Amino acid sequence: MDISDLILRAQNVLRSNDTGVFTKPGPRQYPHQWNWDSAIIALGLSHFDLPRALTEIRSLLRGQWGDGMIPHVVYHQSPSDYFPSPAFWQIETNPNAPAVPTSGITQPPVLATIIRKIHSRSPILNFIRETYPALLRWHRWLHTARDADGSGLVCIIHPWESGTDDSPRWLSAMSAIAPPDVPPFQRGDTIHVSASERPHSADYVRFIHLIDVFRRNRYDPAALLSRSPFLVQDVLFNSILYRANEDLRALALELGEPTGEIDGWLDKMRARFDARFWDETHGSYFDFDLRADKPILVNTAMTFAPFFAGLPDPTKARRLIAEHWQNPREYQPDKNIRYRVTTTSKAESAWEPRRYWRGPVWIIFNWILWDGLKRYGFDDPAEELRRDSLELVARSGFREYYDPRDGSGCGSTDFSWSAALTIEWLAGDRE
Ligand code: 9WN
Repeated sequence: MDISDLILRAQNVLRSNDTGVFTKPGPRQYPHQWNWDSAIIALGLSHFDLPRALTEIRSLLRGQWGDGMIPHVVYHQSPSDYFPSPAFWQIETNPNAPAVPTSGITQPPVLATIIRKIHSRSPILNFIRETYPALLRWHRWLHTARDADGSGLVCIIHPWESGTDDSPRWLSAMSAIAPPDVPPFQRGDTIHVSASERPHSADYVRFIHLIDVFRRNRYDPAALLSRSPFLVQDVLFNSILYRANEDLRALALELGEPTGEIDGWLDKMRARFDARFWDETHGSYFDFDLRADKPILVNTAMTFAPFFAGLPDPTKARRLIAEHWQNPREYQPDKNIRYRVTTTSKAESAWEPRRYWRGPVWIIFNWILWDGLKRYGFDDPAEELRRDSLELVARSGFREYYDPRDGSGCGSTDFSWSAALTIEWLAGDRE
C-alpha cells in the first residue's frame, strides 16, 4: 500500500466534498452537514488544514438550538434532492430553533472527544475556550431533555439519532409502531444508491411517521419523551456520551472551569450502565426499549461499543472478546466473511451483508472500536480492525460501507468520514 498516495486521495475526497462552509458526508447522497460526520471530518482535516477543521466545527455549532441541542443535520444550503428537506421538519414551530434551518433531532455526541483529540496534537486552547460553553450546553441538554427515567442514561427518540439507522436492534420497537397517517413524501435516498443497500420501506415509513409526531408536538422535549412511540436507551449512544463527558471534563480542567456537574453525569452513568445494559447470560451489552420496558436481545457489534467508554470491567471485557469477537458463528471472519467487523452478527436472522446497518463494515464503527480496544490493551483485535479498514479503502475506495464477504463498496462513493479516518490512522504511522 502506498501510504502517501492513499493520504493524498483521502485529502482529495475531503477537498472535493468541501462547500467552503461545511463538508458534505457524500457528494450526492448527503449534500448537507451532518453532526457526527462533521466531527470526524474535522479530525481528518486537522492533519492538513487546521483552520478549515475549526471552521467545520464552528459551522456545525451554528445549528445549535437555544436549549442546547446540536441537531443531526444543518441545512446551510438548500434546495437539494435530499429528503427530508428543511421545510419538512417545520422546526420554526419551536421557539428554540436556530436561524439556520436544521433537523429536529440529534446524533451521537462525539464532538468533545474529537476536539480533545485534535488539541492533544495541535494545541487549540483559544478554540476550546470559544466552543466549551456550546459543548457543555449540549451535554446538559442530553442529560436533562433525554434522561427519561432519571437514571443518568440518555435515550433516543428516532433511529436516525443512533447513527446506525436501520440496525436490526430497532426492528421490534419499529414494528410496534403502526403509522396510521404518514404525510405524503418521496424518498430521496434511493436516487443515488441502490434500494437494495438502503433501509426497507416498512422502516422508512416509520422514520417519517416519527418526524411527523415530533413536528406535531413542536419538538417540545417533555412532550417528545412522553409521546414518542420510539424511546430507547442505546448502548452505542451512551458509550459515546460517557466518553465525551470524560473528554469534556479534561477540557474543563484545562480551562480552569468547574467539573462538578460533569463528574455528576459520569458517576451516575457509571453506576447504572451495567445494570441497564449488561446481560450476564449472553455475556453481551443490549439496548433497552423503554416503551416495551425490556432489553432488545439482538446481537450486533454495538455490544463492543462500551470499550470506547472504558466501561466493561476486565471479566466482561474478556467475555466480549472470547465469546463474541472470536466466535466463528458471530464476528470471527471465516471462509465467507473476510473483513472485520460486521455491524450485525452473522447469526442474526436480520443479517444482510450489503444493506446499510444490517451487516456491512463501516469505517466509523471500526475506528470507534479500534480506539476502545486499544484503551483495553487488546492490541491484536485493534490491529485487525485498522488493517482491514485500510485494506478496504485502498482496494474499493472511500465508500460509505463495505460488503464484509468480498470487500466491495456499498452506499455513497467518496465518503468523507472514511477518508478522514484513513488520514487519522495513517498520520499515526508517520508520527
Ligand atoms: C440519516 C450521513 C448520515 C450518517 C448516519 C447514516 C446516514 C442518514 C440517511 O447518513 O443517515 O441521518 O439519510 O441515511 O446512517 O450515521 O451520519 O453520513
